[in-house]
Amino acid sequence: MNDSPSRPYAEYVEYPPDEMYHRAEAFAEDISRRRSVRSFSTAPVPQGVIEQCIAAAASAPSGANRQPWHFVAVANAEVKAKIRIAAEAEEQRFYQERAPKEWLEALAPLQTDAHKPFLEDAAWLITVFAQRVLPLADGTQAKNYYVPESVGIATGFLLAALHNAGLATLTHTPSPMTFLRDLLGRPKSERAYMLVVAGYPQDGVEVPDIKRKALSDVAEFRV
Ligand code: IYR
Repeated sequence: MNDSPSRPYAEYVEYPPDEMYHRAEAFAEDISRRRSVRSFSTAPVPQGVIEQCIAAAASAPSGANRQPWHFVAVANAEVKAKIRIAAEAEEQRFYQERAPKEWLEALAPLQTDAHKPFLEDAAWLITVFAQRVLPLADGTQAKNYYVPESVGIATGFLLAALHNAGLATLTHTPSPMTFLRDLLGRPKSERAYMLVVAGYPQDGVEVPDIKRKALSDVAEFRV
């Protein structure tokens, strides 16, 4: 017998089938309008909006409910400038030395380069940290489970929440990202998982003219 406490799932909401379809369709239409943006306006975004989006992210399911994530949201101009300098140094090495030709060719349609002004322009830089282990009060560590899966789901929730709030986003993964842990003063038990850039898009911003695969190319249904 498992005597761990449980309670009724009172917050579950059931919709009639028609409404279920319309909600599913409306969500698909809305989330598919999200595009990665690489030029941001310097217009500020209230902290409360970012707090709610992080609260949505932190509601994600996780292995053994360990919630192995930590979010550092930066709007401070000096800290953003430091992040930009360190990220651009890594990116210079990536584009000039480390990236194989095949990878650079794959990136060509995205028109990216080592120059990352959005790291200073965008209202918020949210670094998502993954907690590989859980430090305990007695100085030992407990193992966390399915950490990349859990943090990936939370980051997906975060992107959806930011989009839903009307913000433009970019997932930025300077590699390696160890500088973020040092710069943001996080412990060695954590690894920077992703930098989520959020804010208003720059006026007249353009995005690469690329398309998502058709549903029939990514899914099949066996009924
Ligand atoms: N981190 C680099 C390169 C980069 C890699 C992938 I895969 C992308 O989808 C986009 C960029 C950069 O941010 O420019």
